[in-house]
Amino acid sequence: MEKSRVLVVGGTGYIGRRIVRASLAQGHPTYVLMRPEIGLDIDKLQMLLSFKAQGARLLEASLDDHASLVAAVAQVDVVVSAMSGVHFRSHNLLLQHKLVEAIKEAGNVKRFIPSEFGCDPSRMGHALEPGRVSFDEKMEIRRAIEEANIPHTYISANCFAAYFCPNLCQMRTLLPPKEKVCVYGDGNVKVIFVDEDDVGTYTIKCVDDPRTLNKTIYLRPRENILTQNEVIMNWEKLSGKILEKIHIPAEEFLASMKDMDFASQVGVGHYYHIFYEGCLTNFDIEDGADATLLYPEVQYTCMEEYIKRYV
Ligand code: GO6
Repeated sequence: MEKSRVLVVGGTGYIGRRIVRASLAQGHPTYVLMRPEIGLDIDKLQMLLSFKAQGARLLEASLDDHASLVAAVAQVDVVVSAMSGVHFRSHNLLLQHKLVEAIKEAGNVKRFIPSEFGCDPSRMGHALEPGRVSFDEKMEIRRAIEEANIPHTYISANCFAAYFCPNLCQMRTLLPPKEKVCVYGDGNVKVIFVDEDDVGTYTIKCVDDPRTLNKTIYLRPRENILTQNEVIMNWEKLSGKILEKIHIPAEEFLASMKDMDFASQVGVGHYYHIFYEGCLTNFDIEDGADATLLYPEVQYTCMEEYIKRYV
């Protein structure tokens, strides 16, 4: 079978660049949207040029110019959106809506993967304010996709490794703690960590697969389903140093939200659902599949390996 043509929107971002690399590596004719809004962002521009040098085609279009977007989408079979939900949240919601509109009008797209890549938002109807906005907005985009009858796949990528694992699940740092570590409750809730390059690999694996059509695909690498205590133990073994554990009861953790800036409040809500409630692992997959079982040939990166670079 001919490999589908893949357009990545948000292709210079943290996950988008990995999706572009995976698309090239898996032999798809790869297109990356180049928006005039790039302005003077020289790093993004140079990344786009390096993708071009590796064989990607850059498509110039503005999300504010509907016709240009329809023309871009008309050239491909698959659209993957990896627009950041972290920066300029409401702005990107509008842009994703415009992308859905363009895909609807073009009418040729065989698969759309919207920007999700975290918890499954359909399971987060109970999420706390203000963090729930992430999930509500993703559900709003899902409704638009489904109302327009656009063939789609939703990717639940769980916890991006670099944000959640080497820091031993601590907030507001990306580095391992040196003396003490805050443990969420008893630290025994199962969480799922995924190497960011593997998010790209599995996402692209899904695009031509009939088994993933109109489904939610979860990334659940068996060896990366770990409790916080296990993550801490792995690091202690590697660093040869035992850390002091400070257990934080759920109520105390939630109360810590009130003196924080907005972004941190969002984070605390997400951490609560992940580390106390166990929202990534407290369910069996129903209308979907685990990508690691669909694609056993992918050699994913284990967290034990991943954290070695932080020693
Ligand atoms: C990641 C973060 C890390 C926040 C999800 C504050 C949506 C999801 C796993 O951008 O707010 O320190 O599922 O101080 O569905 C951020 C958010 C994590 C990363 C969570 C996220 C995960 C969003 C922090 C911090 C390391």
